[in-house]
Amino acid sequence: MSIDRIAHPGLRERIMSADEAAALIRPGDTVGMSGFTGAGYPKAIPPALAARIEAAHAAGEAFRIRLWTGASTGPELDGALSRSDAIEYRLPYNSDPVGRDKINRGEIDYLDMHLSHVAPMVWEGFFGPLDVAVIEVAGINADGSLIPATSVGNNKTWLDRADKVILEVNGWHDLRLEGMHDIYYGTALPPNRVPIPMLRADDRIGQTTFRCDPDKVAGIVLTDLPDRNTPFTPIGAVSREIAGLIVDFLGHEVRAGRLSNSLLPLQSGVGNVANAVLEGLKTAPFEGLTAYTEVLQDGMLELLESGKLLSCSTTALSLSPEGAARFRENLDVFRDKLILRTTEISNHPEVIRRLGCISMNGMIEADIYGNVNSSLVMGSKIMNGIGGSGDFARNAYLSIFVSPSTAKGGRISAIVPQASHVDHITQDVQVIVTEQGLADLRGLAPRKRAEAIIANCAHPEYREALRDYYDRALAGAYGLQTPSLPGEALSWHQRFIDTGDMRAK
Ligand code: 0RQ
Repeated sequence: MSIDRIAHPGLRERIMSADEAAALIRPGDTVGMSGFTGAGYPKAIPPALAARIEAAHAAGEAFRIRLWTGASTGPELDGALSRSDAIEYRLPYNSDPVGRDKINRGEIDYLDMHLSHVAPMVWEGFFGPLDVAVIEVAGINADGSLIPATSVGNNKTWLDRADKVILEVNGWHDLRLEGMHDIYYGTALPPNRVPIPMLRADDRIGQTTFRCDPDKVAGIVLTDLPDRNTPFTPIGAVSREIAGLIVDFLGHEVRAGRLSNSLLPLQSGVGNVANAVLEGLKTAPFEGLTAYTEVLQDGMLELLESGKLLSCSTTALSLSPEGAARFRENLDVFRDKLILRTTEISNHPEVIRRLGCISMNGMIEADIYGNVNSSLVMGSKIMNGIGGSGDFARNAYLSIFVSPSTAKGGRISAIVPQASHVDHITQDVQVIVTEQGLADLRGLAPRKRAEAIIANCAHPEYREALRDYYDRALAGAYGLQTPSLPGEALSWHQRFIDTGDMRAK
């Protein structure tokens, strides 16, 4: 990797090895690293830091850091640091299996947050000072401004707030990325906040680079390493059925006059179902689509190439290796259609509400009243986190949650008498879809919601048991607004914990 990517002469002199850069981080430091859904995270310094921390632990020294990022990262960052017991505290989102395991064993304190809250709360000083920012970039301009990489996340905030900045300049990123980003510097704290001047999903309101005080840059490491680029899982039959139901529902909304044929800006979460929906849209009769989302998956690239999707605003690219190759091949096509923004804007409640997004997110489970659990298995074991789902669900024009009707080979029902944890209250959930069917909950009072969810979304193996619970709740509940039997409501979860199966024998 050549140093040509560093046009600022003074900054060229700060090039160092990953080990030297890792040595700039002290025990107890709060470190803000770049990275969002496996894109644009530093790949050389975290493993070097993990090795340094392991050596310190072997010598009997205490050494852990507090780690903030945009969202999930990759094995070189969350994986390496978790494995080395280097993380004392983590926010705002993790999907790394090693990190997940340590969190669930109580060895890492994990603050699972709405992603849109992170930057403003850091500015508000709620989490204390930020000692170091470790940010991956595609290059450095002569004036010291930074060319962002494949994710923006909270980088702007980390660069502005940190006492010390360490950069990884990664030659793997295509320099044609320059110009695709939209970094908005107009946010302020109350009482000085002003409206975000964005009226359409493809508006550009900021600048294309990060500003960065060169005097704060303590070190620069040159790398040439690819993003995580998780291999693409072929779309399964269940995902395809769910996607088909969503496409039909959107068509119904167009025919009813509640949506135009170009729909409204789409937000879709990560995962197989999300990709299936995007694939379903390729052949659906809608035209002139737009997306206002936080992650862009392979399916969106195809929609952009086909011309069905006119533009996509996101904060990160979350592509498979094939998707990343395709992105490069056709970068000139994507350049004008793709906008990468800071998470505080991509997930901004004001903008999501104004644009009227159609939001589609995965869930762990929903209860018969439509409360949704996105994060905690059996109410206590974290899967990933709430991520951006809450930012979108509450403010969307249409908030849709999807899941297969069962998990773990049928031993778990995704529709339960009562959610074991609630991320999205019933008021934030308008449509629930499983491969069994779709429940349109708009305008329905709780008892009608329960009937629709049980009839349309539950798996047949669990439907009768849910009806039985609901009928007995109707007959014996303390009140009939949301009939429930508190002593029994979580018994399905307890049965799974005790026997490995929610079904009664
Ligand atoms: O477990 O990996 O061991 O096989 O959860 O489930 O069905 O493959 O679905 O990949 O869409 O993930 C909610 C986790 C769904 C995701 C969740 C187990 C299941 C499997 C994955 P295995 P699927 P998905 C955009 C918005 C919150 C963040 C969000 C998520 C694994 O969508 O993290 O929306 N959402 N962000 O077996 C026990 C259940 C289960 C269950 C599924 N009821 N009980 N296990 N699983 N349901 C992105 C960002 O914000 C960055």
